[in-house]
Amino acid sequence: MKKVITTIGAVLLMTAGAVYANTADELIKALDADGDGQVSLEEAAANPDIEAQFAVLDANQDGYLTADELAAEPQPEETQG
Ligand SMILES: [Ca+2]
Ligand SMILES: [Ca+2]
Repeated sequence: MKKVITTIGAVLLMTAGAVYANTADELIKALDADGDGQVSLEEAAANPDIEAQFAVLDANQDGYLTADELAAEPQPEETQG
């Protein structure tokens, strides 16, 4: 029965991990299907919230979201400069 308990423990760990998968880095890992370390618009389609804000989040407009871009607060408008 020890194996069953270990399996349940692993599942619980995975569940707990999902709860904390709300940092930019974890979000990249969760959405980055091809493992290149950034999220394309196609990959972002898996997360409606990210997909909807893709253009805003993609600060350098290169078509990919990086952890830095996801971590940055979206700027409503630029009044400085
Ligand atoms: Ca990717
Ligand atoms: Ca970008």
